[in-house]
Amino acid sequence: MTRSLKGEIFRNMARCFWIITFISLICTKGSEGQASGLQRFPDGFLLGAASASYQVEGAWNVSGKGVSTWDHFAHTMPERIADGSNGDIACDSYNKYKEDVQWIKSIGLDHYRFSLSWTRILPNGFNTPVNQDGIRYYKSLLEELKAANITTVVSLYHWDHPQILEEMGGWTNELMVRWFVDYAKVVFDNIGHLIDIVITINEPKLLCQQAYNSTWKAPGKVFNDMGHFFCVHNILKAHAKTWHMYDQEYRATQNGMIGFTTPVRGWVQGEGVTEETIERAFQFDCGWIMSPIYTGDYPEVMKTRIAERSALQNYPFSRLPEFTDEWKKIIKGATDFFGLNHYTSSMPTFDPAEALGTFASDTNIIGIADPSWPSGASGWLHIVPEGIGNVLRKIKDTYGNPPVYMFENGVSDKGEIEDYVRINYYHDYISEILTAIVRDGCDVKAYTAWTLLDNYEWEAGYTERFGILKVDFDSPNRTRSEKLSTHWWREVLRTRTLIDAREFTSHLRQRRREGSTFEN
Ligand code: PNW
Repeated sequence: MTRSLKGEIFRNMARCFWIITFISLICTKGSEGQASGLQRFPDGFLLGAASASYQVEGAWNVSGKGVSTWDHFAHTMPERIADGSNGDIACDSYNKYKEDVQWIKSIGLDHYRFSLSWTRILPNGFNTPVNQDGIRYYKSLLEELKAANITTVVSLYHWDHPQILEEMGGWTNELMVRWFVDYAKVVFDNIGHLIDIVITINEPKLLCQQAYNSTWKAPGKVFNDMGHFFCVHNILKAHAKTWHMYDQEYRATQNGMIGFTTPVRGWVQGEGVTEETIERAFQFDCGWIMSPIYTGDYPEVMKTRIAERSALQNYPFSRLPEFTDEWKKIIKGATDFFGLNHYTSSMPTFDPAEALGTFASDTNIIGIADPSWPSGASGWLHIVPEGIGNVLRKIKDTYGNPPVYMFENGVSDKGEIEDYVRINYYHDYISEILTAIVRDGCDVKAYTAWTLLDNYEWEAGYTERFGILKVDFDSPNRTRSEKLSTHWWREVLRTRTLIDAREFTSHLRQRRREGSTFEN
């Protein structure tokens, strides 16, 4: 028997196995519906997966690409990466994008969120010259997705900006606003017609805190407890300018939507958690980024506390910059949706140690994790599904129930193929999201799993895996293969139903005991 015939038979057996498992699931459910775990997604709800250029593309120096902050950071300071690795090859998606799209199609995802590498398009950072190979690459990826009827969600920027611009101050230099808008214009002019949803900038808050007030992420500079505030200030301006440019010059012909996405940490009740600690934590987390968009300015509590503490530190100004009235007008309302990334929660309580300086002391809040909470492979990622419901209800109440597009949610492990933790995580978080939609009227339009492929997890290198597909980083081919969660997602998408994760896996175990196997 030829190898390919054997492969075909195996694949068919695997397919049968999954269909039988699913049918048995349906049969044992009867008509109990939602109560026992079968929950249907609202009509038109988008279910997709996400990635980011530096985490998956590789090909860091081919076809005219320039050097990004992450190329530079991982090459020159490998000791800051858990396994000393870099994204030089990563998942090799630059070469394997057609296969990636086939996987996306085979799982049945509605949308794919990926990001553009600024230096692949503009090797010098500025808008001249435009690297035609970069345009060609993203154009063909977008066309491939369109041909497969997949909604395209493109982040213009997911943390890998040109190193040359970083040498000139990066996001702490206000000129970056102009440079970013120039870059966005090149993107809209060349490939904007193929993009359904534009995300200007991924997670300004996390980027600014970890890149300009800690050594964790590129460029890893620590600027006297204020680099993060300047960085967010400039990013909000760059985002708003780009939104207006799209709105005025491209929307009518390109018919897309444009916004950005922010991570919001959840909370649950516990000792020392009060309305005030929840509110304070929320305003310094979500409000810092989203208040300017919805109200035109930073939250009052941030303005007051940071001004007071800056004065105590003898600064002649507040470390939190102020927007002029003109900028307030430009920023307010500059979004088509509320982009939300969410992973974890804690119990926000007041910090008894009122130290000066650090972000934690500006808020005077610390987030406590209950030691009994399970965690993913990432130390920070406690699994607390109830937190996402609280976040969605708070967004609804604070910002007038905006349309929420969830652009990231997921959990890490060590790369297990039988990734029960991941299936349970997705199930339990999505169940909370569906409750927030159906019971509480939250206007959630989309859910995006982080991430499509196991990939380069920034400072954790390849030591933590978030993929719903496995990637073999030891094979030169970076072979992709299925995990249990691949199968679970495929069934969820086929049925548009939140399939009970525990029943799914217990059926699987039962069928295993009966002698069936499944191929990964
Ligand atoms: C995301 N938190 O950020 C990034 O956008 C991805 O690139 C990254 O791979 C993924 O996290 C997993 O680390 C985060 O609430 C957003 O602590 C929020 C948190 C952490 C990371």
